[in-house]
Amino acid sequence: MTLPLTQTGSQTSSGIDAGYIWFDGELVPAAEAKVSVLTHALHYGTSVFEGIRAYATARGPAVFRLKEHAERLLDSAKILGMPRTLSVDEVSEAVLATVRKNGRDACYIRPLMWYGSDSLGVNPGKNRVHFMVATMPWGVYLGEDAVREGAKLVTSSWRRSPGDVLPTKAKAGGNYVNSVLANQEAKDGGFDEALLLDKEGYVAEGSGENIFFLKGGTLYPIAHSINLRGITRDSVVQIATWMGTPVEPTMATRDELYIADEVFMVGTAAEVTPVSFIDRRPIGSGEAGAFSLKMREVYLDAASGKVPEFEHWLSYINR
Ligand code: PPE
Repeated sequence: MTLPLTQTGSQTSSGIDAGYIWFDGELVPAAEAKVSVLTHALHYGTSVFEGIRAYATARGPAVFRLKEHAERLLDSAKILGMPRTLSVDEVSEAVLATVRKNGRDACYIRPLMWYGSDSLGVNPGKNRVHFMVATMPWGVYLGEDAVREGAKLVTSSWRRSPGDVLPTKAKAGGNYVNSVLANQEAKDGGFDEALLLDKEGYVAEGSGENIFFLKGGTLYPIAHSINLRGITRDSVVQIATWMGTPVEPTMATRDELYIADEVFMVGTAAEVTPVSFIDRRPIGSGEAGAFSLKMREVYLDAASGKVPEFEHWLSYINR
């Protein structure tokens, strides 16, 4: 039997333009950052990761909210019971060094910590913890169309896991099977993204985004204890407060989103993405909302160092 080329070709080739990768303390060409097929994390999803962005600014590239991301990575590791091998400062320095080495003005940054290949079996006991940081170009997450016209969401048939099934506060590899299934189902159905509910039917989050809605001039961030503690969500709440918009975190059912004036999604990859339809119902006029677009603009300005109030969120590469 002949296998398709993708399975017989070089097992280490990647379609991702990652340049140099930080790999256990060294910067190595991406093709040399290899792991064993017996890696514990590959078999059981025992990894924790972050998604961070660096933006072009007048003072060169800057990493957005680096400290918060480094802290959350170590919190995720703590939740999984991984031995602590690095400090927040060491994680941050590795991120800065990787961005610096690759020389891009802007990029997406993916730090990952995982159990290695010292032993298999569910118990990770003997495995060493590894750490890598990759950077890569990553444009508009849900596409330019989704930003211009608003994204079309569909309620997923997959529910978000309750906190006693999976540790939803950890950004752990294994948790993301839920996001993969939901996102795939949405895309296969012709939608841009999935809206995930909890077991009781309350809105949780998108497959990779937190959700906000606007009603009568008040901004409502979806507050649910099973959601990832989103860093973009925190940035947007702070920006809205600074802009003078009342903010009231709330739980919501899906129909409350149907009748909102505006809905938008936020995340490091998605930044701020307006939502125009949910379950084929128009949100407001069925276009990207004015507040959502304004928030996207101010968020990107803040991330690019154009809003002095929020410049403390940036870590400049060239110090
Ligand atoms: N919820 C989930 C489930 C999630 O994955 C993300 C980030 C967020 C909320 C927003 O969190 P924050 O980035 O701190 O604002 N999703 C990351 C992964 C995306 C991917 O496709 O991979 C991201 O945006 O980097």
